[in-house]
Amino acid sequence: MKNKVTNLASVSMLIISGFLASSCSSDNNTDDKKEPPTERERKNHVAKVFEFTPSVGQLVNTLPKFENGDTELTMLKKAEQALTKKTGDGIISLGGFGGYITLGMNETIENKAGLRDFRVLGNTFSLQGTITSSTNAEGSSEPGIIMVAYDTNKNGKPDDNEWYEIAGSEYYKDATTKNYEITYFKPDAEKEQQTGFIKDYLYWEDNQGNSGYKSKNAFHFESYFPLWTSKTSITFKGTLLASNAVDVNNDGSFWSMISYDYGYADNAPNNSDQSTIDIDWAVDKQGNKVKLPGVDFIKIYSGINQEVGSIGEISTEVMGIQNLHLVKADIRTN
Ligand SMILES: [Ca+2]
Ligand SMILES: [Ca+2]
Ligand SMILES: [Ca+2]
Repeated sequence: MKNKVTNLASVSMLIISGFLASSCSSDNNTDDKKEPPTERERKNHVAKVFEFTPSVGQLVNTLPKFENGDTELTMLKKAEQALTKKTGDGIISLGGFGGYITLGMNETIENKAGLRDFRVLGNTFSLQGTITSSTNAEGSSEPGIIMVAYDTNKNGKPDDNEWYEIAGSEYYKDATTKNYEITYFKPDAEKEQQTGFIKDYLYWEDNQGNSGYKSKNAFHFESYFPLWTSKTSITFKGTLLASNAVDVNNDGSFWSMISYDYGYADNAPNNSDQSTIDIDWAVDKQGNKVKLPGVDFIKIYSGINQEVGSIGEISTEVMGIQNLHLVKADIRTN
């Protein structure tokens, strides 16, 4: 059985490498002549994906696309293909709270004193801090927690004792729950979608005594549970942010997903200074500030557990990482 699984995995790997080779054939000649970096390479500096473990959500089997036979490894390679491609855009979805991805950078992101050092590229399209009227309050933030690691022992991979959390604007607030833990349970069967919206679709419970259901919306009919895992329940841990989506008219007709001030992924547009991170915001498990010379690995996990009516769950999307020093962006931290 084990051999069979391995063989299946290698067949899928071959198919994927074949696809990579054919779709990027112009990139295979870099040894012969150096081609100038593409626009995508200039703005995104991810070189490798070490882990890809989304939780549950409407795009979990779509970004990247699950196909029959896919395994944890082939899904990881698909995520890596999306986030390291040389042209066009690539995007992955982490699903609801806890879903995570671990990325390796093309070079160490230096921690320059007094300056922001990188940004996580996401798909937040507007910035909304406070709601002043119900007509223009269209926030689209789906904040993810950012963890950073410097390769202290120079073994080329992130080790458990190398990780630190970026303490964003919500880190020290009472509304933030440290050491949160949630378990999602695979639905027995995909329910027939008759009304277009299934409220009690996927059961979850957390370590705070809460439980509930993720709903299934009228736009995404695929399973919201990762189809490549054989597990019937999946558990995620981390720092939980307070829910950020506001029911503006109090009748579910209009939701605004409010951006937090700073320090999160997929929380502010990619061209906004509010999406940039200073490595000096890193803290250890006790919340003490740490001084890192730079960052080689970045882990992002979805930071909120909230259902937003017909929009579905809050789920962080990731499109890459930008080393601000490689794009000559000097953004000061006050
Ligand atoms: Ca810095
Ligand atoms: Ca290491
Ligand atoms: Ca998003």
